[in-house]
Amino acid sequence: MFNDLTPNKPVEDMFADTDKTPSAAKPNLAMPPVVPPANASWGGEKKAPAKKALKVVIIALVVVLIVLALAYLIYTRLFLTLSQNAAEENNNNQVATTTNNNQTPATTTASTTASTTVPTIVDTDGDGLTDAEEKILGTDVNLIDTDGDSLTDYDEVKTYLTNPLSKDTDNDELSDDVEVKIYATDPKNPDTDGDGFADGQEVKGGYNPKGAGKLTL
Ligand SMILES: [Ca+2]
Ligand SMILES: [Ca+2]
Ligand SMILES: [Ca+2]
Ligand SMILES: [Ca+2]
Repeated sequence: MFNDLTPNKPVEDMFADTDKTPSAAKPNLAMPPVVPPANASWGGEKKAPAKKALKVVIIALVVVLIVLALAYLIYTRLFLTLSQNAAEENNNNQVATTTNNNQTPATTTASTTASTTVPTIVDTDGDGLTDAEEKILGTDVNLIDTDGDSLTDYDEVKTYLTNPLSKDTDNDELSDDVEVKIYATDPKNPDTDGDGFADGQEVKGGYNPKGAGKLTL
């Protein structure tokens, strides 16, 4: 029994079985596990790359969006700066043109003011003497007869050559207007006829200031 069992069949069979079964079982076990893991690994790898691809696509889209946003910002800034520069240039040109336009009216106004200031012949009281002349003479620019002798400043200065600031230029007690208008004596000579008696004295005494004899009008 022992000999029969041990030497031949059981040992050989056991090893053979063990060798065969494990060898058969191992490859059987190895193959199936190899195949399913392969399938499982492929399935898992297929799912993971899909997610990774989605992530990559999303990241790429985000990057593209960021790049587009940056490009848009840069473009808008450049465009704004260019448009602002253009607007400033236009404004400068407009200002220059307006200043040029303003310069021409300034010249026109200057010419007009010059033309208006050229006739500085201002005669406020209208007596024929300009205000400038009356300022030199010392007469009143607002009165045609400053000394009140009924002779205008102009007539005294231009016609009779009497003092427009004195009613009696020669101080002969006859006023300038009386000598000129009534007795026709010289308003600048106190003794018109040269007889030693002043015109005023002769008139008051009833004598002729322009000659001998009595006064006759
Ligand atoms: Ca005047
Ligand atoms: Ca006068
Ligand atoms: Ca006089
Ligand atoms: Ca006289």
